Formats: sequence, structure tokens, C-alpha cells
Amino acid sequence: MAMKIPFLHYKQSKESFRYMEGHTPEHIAIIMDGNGRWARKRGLPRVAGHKEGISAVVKIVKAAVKCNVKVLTLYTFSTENWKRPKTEVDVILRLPKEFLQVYLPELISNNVRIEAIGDMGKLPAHTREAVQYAIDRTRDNDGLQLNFALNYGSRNEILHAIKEMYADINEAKLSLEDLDEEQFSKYLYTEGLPEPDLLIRTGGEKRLSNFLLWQLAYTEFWFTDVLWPDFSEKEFLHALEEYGERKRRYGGL
Ligand code: V0D
Repeated sequence: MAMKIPFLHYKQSKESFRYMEGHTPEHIAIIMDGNGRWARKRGLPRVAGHKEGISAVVKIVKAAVKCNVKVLTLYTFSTENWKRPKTEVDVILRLPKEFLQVYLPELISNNVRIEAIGDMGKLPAHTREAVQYAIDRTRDNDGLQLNFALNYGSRNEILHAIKEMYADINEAKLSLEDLDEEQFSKYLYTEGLPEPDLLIRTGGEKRLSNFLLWQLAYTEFWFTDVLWPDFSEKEFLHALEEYGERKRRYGGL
């Protein structure tokens, strides 16, 4: 398949290609907000928005593969989402399986490696099993790492890390003197991942909503009013370009 890379494409010369390449974010994190509002605007049930949200996920994953992004982390289900009506939660927790039944073969042929971050133990077995199957099936792929944040909450993650660390200190596997930022981050769900270079939030709100609090300390933020189901490759490339602009200005100082 011929790969056209619009973002890298439109700056023609080899020089600027290399230049742009140097400013492609390695790790992009996305808060995919606005699915419910997208549905309400159309007089559809909220779950219709979530399903349409899946199409946007597929588009953005493909765009990330084309742009050679190394890691894409998507906030799919937060620890706060349990407060929604049970019927909505039930439908949402079936989405991973629905998604994977259709798209797993394509992800595999695109060399994508699927991972999950969050407190997976509290998810229903059918959700966990579908995701675990995808993780196992894509374990050896070395292209884009696609992280789904599932039952993820950053404060929960930090507390979980502290508890694990406390246990290791008690068992003398870790000494308090050796505890520094690098050691601590090894206890987070994101262990081994580079920190996000760019955070995108769709849907108009400008807050973190308990997403990756530790990991976003130095990250560039990019917000758009576009609702997640309407988010397209065009907006994604726009975010990457603005990220590149900011980095270039930064480099000029
Ligand atoms: C709803 C918009 C894909 C945001 C996208 C369980 C909210 C659609 C997945 C998915 C959700 C998760 C794991 C996996 C494969 C796919 C997903 C949830 C919600 C929460 F291995 N979309 N998606 N998971 N939405």
C-alpha cells in the first residue's frame, strides 16, 4: 500500500522532512471527549456517540501509524465513569470486544502492539478477556504501541504505586534512599513508556480529568472544540503541526 504522509509531505525538501520528523511527538495521549454531546445534537442515544467514537479511534490510529508515532494512549474508560447509568456502562464495556472483532486483524497487519493501563481487575471478565487476547496476539509487534486506558484514574494509579512500593520496601527489595522520580515511575502503569510529548483533548473542555497527572508534567497541551466523533486525520495533523511549531520556536530561544 502506498503510504502518503500529508503532514510530512507538504514540506517538500529533504532538509525540512528531517526537520519535521524531529518534531513528531513520540508519545501522544488523547482525552476523547464529546461523544455524548455528538449524539444528543442528533437526537440519538449517548451510546450511538460512543459507537461513532470508535470510527474516530480507527482513523486516528491509522494516522498515527502513518506519522510514525511510537506510542498512542487513549483515555477510554475512567475510574469516574462507573457513576454513569448502569445501562450505559454495560454498553461501553462491550465496546472493546466489538472493536477488536472488527479491527484486530487490521491492527495486526499494521504491526500495532496493543497494551492497557489501569485497574483492569475491576472490569467484567468479558472485557478483560477480549483486551487480554488482543494484548497477547500483538505482543511481538514493534510498530505503534496503542495503549487503552481502561478503568484508569491517575490518583488511583499513584496510590497503587505507593502501595506496591511500600510492599517492596518492607521486603527489602527497595530502599528508601534509592527512591527517586525514576524509581517511582517504575511503579506506574506506564512503566517503561516515554512520557507523553503531546496531550490532545477534544470536546471543548480544558481539564485533565485525572488523566496521567504524573506523566504530563512536561507535556504540551492541545485543545479543540471538535467533538470526538468528528475528530479526523485533518485535525490530528493540525495538532501535530502546531506541536512542531511550538518545538521549533522553543529551539530558537
Ligand atoms: C467510548 C470513544 C475502543 C470514547 C471511543 C471500555 C469512549 C469509543 C475501545 C477499546 C470506547 C478498548 C480496548 C481495546 C480495544 C478497543 C474502547 C471503551 C470505550 C471503554 F483493547 N473504543 N472504546 N473502550 N469508546
